[in-house]
Amino acid sequence: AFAQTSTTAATPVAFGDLVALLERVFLRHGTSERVAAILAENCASCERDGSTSHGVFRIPGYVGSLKSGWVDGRAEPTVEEAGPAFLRVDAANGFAQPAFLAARDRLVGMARASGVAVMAIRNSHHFSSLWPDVEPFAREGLVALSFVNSFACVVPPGGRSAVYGTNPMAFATPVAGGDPMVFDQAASSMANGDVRIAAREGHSIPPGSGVDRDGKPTTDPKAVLDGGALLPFGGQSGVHKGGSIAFMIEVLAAALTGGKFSREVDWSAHPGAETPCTGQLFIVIDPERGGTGAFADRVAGLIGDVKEAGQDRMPGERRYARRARSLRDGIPLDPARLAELRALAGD
Ligand code: NDP
Ligand code: PYC
Repeated sequence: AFAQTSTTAATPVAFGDLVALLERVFLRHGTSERVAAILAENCASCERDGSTSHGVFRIPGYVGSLKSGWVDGRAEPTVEEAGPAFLRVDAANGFAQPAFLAARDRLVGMARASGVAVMAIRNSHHFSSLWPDVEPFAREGLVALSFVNSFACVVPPGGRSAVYGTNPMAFATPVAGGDPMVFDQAASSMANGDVRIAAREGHSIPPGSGVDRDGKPTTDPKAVLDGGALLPFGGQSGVHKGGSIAFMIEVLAAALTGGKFSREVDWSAHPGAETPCTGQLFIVIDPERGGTGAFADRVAGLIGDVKEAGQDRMPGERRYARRARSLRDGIPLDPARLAELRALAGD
């Protein structure tokens, strides 16, 4: 695992240099060139945008999964048409993003032809944020939703054992005259990655986030990770709402795709593995089929109303600001972490 965050000043790294470094890490640990290029770009993008729970922090986990033989870094996905607007993709125990990108153009073509299209991916390892998957659709004028389930680490409301994964969902829509509005959020009180970062850095987690191994509320991230669990999002008055979203995501990302439920992920024979092998669903819609002729303008107007009402920012705006800063000044990386990445790359 990575060392503690050092107090030394961060080293700025250009986006392209980080992509190249991560690509070398993936290649050195057995992926194909195509998979290395896709995962490196994806992970560097997370770091660039400040999605740190799924940035370079995740590299040892990717490497652990590859080294243990849990994931196939050279998998060749297969794509079949289940209908005129329904693609089924078998990731063949490979990473989700290469499987998704193998059929993405067909999905866009189907959405443009039919107004809506679905892609159901199974046997796929998703270990990243979802926004990189959906944001580009909105830049092409499409509305996109995606759902992924992960591994059992979230108890249902009132429950005693973990059934759900942290189960993220993401939504992206075009906005006239601006960047797409994208939200990307776990169905749990926090992402497992953030709990691990809190444990590593010695911080507590907010009250109401999780329970220990006896089911008692705790703010100790280590207790959550050591036999405890997270709670669905929603807080004291609405944890059942997060529980229903987590349930829906198990249904859409696993039951519907043929992927494993979070509870069925069993990597016990692969010590070091960290990437859950489950499923992912995409729903892509051509908003022009709504017939208003003014979809993106209406969305922009709604955002204006939301801000005028007092919300200081929309989801995605923090990322876009961070992206601009990273592209201008370099991505700030802890020097110790950068050294570890270089060692993993064999530099
Ligand atoms: P956050 O709670 O950090 O953010 C969720 C969303 O809310 C983001 O779109 C964020 O936008 C937005 N947001 C946050 N604060 C505000 C605010 N004050 N006002 C308006 N919008 C706000 O995300 P999570 O911790 O739930 O998830 C983190 C990441 O972990 C996600 O990228 C998710 O995909 C990933 N994840 C992946 C899993 C997997 O299995 N692959 C499992 C679980 C999580 P912004 O980004 O601009 O701040
Ligand atoms: O942060 O919860 C998480 C997570 C699970 C799988 C990948 N990320």
